[in-house]
Amino acid sequence: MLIAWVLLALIVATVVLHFASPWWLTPLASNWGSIDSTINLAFWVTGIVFVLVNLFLVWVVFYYRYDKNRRATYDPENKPLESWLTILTSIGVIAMLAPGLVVWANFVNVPEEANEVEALGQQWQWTYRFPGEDGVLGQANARFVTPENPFGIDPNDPASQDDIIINSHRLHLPIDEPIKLVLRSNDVLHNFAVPNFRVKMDTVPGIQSYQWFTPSLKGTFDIMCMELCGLAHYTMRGQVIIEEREDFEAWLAQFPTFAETQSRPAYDHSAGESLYMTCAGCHGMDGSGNAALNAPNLTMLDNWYMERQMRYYREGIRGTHPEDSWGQQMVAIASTVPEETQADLLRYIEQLPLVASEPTLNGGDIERGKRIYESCAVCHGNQAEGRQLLGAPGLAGQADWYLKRQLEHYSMGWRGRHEQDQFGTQMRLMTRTIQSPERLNDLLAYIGSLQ
Ligand code: HEC
Ligand code: HEC
Ligand SMILES: [Cu+2]
Repeated sequence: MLIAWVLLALIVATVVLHFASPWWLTPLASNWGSIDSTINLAFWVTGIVFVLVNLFLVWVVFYYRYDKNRRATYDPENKPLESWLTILTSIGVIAMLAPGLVVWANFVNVPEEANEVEALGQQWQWTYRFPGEDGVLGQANARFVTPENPFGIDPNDPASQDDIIINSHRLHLPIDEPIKLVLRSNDVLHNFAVPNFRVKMDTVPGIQSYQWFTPSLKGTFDIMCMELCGLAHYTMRGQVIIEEREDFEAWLAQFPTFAETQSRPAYDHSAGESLYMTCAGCHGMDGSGNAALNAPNLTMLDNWYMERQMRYYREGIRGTHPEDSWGQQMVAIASTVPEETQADLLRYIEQLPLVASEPTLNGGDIERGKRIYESCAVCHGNQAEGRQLLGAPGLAGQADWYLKRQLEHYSMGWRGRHEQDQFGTQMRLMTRTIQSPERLNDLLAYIGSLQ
């Protein structure tokens, strides 16, 4: 008899939990209400069947409970009952599946007026490309991929020159206009999904997939990779911002065309050298840093990484935590460097001869550190030389006290918390793998042993 009560409690608990649950769908922000309807329909059909089947079980346990005067009867065939069960099951299954076919047909047929946009997935970032004035995305091919051309855009295709490159994880789109999102991957399977839009689609290396939607709600929504794509899969996030067309156009106008990203202005060495005098006071004439002033070694840093950090400092993305006094110093300096002359300055620093910082921390176990470093190597490189395609700077040769402080700042959320800090956010999430001060010490000992 107990089992009947348990089953009854299970039914009641399930129904109560379902309606009291805080885990409902996120607010719908696109035209795909029909996908919600199919989900709801499947919920109701399976929910009703679940309750009925379990109530039937309760009844059977109760009604046929042991009675010493009752004998079992043998009743293998029951035509009417079998027919009814077959008919009801078929109706239930058809009700669940047929509407999905209609919705799917809509999903794969893109409206003609849809604007094309491309999203590129690669470990572990989303970036985007708009077609530019001609409205056509230029051809792309994996063999053209270089750190300067991460989309692998064909430089000889006339249609590619005006394509607009959005080297950011934040995608702005105009409200109420259908979008065809062309999806590509540079490495492994990813999956582009915006839960609020109810759409998701795999990106597959070597082929183009797509999805379409019409954003219907202004706001900022999360983009997630929904395909387990390697170590840092969970850090592969982005945002889509839905706004009025004029705001969207103002945003789009800030980004360079493909042709602009391919031309590198001439470098003025003496201009760079004299600009560097402001920096030399803290970072040293040779750029090797200064422990007393907490200024890191710059000689192993690449241009692209320094450019991003200068922008982050300037725009309040890095170094703005009230207790981060060293970061605030750099914020003040960065805002005095005019953007027009920064290119010469950073290229001057980039060509400075490499000076490796001496280790200052001791007691770390290099062998243990090596094992911990394995999870860092995918982004920072086996020799901690840095990998531009993943946005990860070189660490080898950097002062250990500086690396330590940055890792602590990341894990405390002083760095990598700003919503526009896509790379820092990734790094903040990665610091969870370090776990303890001892492990941090081992790790730094190992990085210090790399040259
Ligand atoms: C007043 C001293 C001071 C001056 C002057 C200074 N810096 Fe810095 N710089 C720092 C400190 C301190 C940090 C570390 C900040 C932190 O912990 O976030 C830093 C960090 C940096 C970083 C980030 C390095 C990394 O690995 O992320 C870059 C890039 C940088 N400085 C470039 C410059 C340039 C270019 C100049 C000259 C225009 C300059 N700095 C002038 C003190 C200074
Ligand atoms: C998913 C890729 C990824 C992994 C894995 C990763 N990092 Fe990073 N790391 C980055 C990126 C990207 C940045 C640059 C962040 C920025 O631009 O602000 C960074 C920055 C850093 C910095 C700051 C460097 C500086 O000059 O200021 C340190 C230190 C660092 N990582 C250490 C580590 C260590 C140690 C591990 C392993 C526990 C690790 N990272 C794992 C991507 C990664
Ligand atoms: Cu992914």
